[in-house]
This record gives sequence, C-alpha cells and structure tokens, in this order.
Amino acid sequence: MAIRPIITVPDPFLKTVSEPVGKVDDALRALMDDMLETMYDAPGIGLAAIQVGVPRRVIVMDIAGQDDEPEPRYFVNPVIEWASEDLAVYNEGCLSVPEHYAEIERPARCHVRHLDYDGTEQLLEADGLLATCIQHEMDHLEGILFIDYLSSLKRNMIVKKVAKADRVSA
Ligand code: GNR
Ligand code: NI
Repeated sequence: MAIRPIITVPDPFLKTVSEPVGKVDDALRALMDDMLETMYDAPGIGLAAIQVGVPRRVIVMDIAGQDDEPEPRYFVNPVIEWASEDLAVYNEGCLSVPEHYAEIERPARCHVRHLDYDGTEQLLEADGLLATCIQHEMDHLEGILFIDYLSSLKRNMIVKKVAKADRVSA
C-alpha cells in the first residue's frame, strides 16, 4: 500500500469526467487500498480516484468516528438510483480544496447501486453524513467540486487562497 499525492484546485484534472471501471481485479483493489491509506492519512472521510489523478469511477469512504472501529467502504461504478425530495444542509470540506468549508444543500437520503471491493453488486441506502458524503464523492466522478455550488465570487476567492497556500508551502 502507498500514500499517493492528492491534487488540489485549480488543477484542471479535477474537472475530468471519470471513466467506468471494466472489471474489479487485483490492480483495481491495489488502487483502492492506496486510496484508503491516502484518505486515512489526510485525514478524510471519503476520496474519489480523480483526487489522486486516476480518472476512473472509484470511491473509498469511512465515516466511522475516531473512537469507533474502522468501517472502510468501496464504491465502483456507483449510480444514484433514487434521491429524496427532502434536502439536508451539511458544512462540507474537500481534500482537494483544503481548509475551506461551505454549507451545501443536497438530497437528505439516496440509494446507490455499485460494485464493492470484491466486484459484487450492492445497493447502499444512505442518509445523514453517509448520504452527503457519497453525493460529494459522486460529484467528483463528474468533475464537480462542492465550491461549484457557490457564487463564482466565493469560488474564485477560495481557489486563489488554496493556490497561494500551496505556493507558499511548496
Ligand atoms: O473528508 C471529507 N470530509 C467531508 C465533509 C463533509 C462533506 C464531504 C466530505 S468529503 C471530504 C473528503 C473529500 O474531499 N472527498 O472527496
Ligand atoms: Ni472532495
């Protein structure tokens, strides 16, 4: 397993629409292992493959609390089958937009069809943080970031600050 660098805004690669995975094989599992290790190290509660520069429809996630047992989740080729009419607001952050947060409104509950670590088809029925997080991650697969829901004024300000912080620390 290895920790991979996470790309940040304004890297245009984050806008890539990721391609479906053909087959869940050992090479894909190695990618998912690296993604999980990278996510825990960051630390974060979710990570899409595009954030480590791989334009494939793959997500890892773990929303268990710090004092709880780890609960890694893997999503390959996820599809939202149903989303609730009722919305929920969550103060979102993103490892590709470090140290900036914004309240984002999304469907409160959703059902997501996907393949798991073994390539078995699963249906996730999500609410709360799990629903928010899976939708945030699935946006990454379409090249969308949470800051894309903000005004261009706010978005541009955040992108500039991240770029500057990355310059200073580089
Ligand atoms: O670590 C993360 N926390 C988070 C908090 C609220 C809503 C979504 C997230 S996902 C984020 C990690 C990340 O950038 N995933 O793409
Ligand atoms: Ni993110």
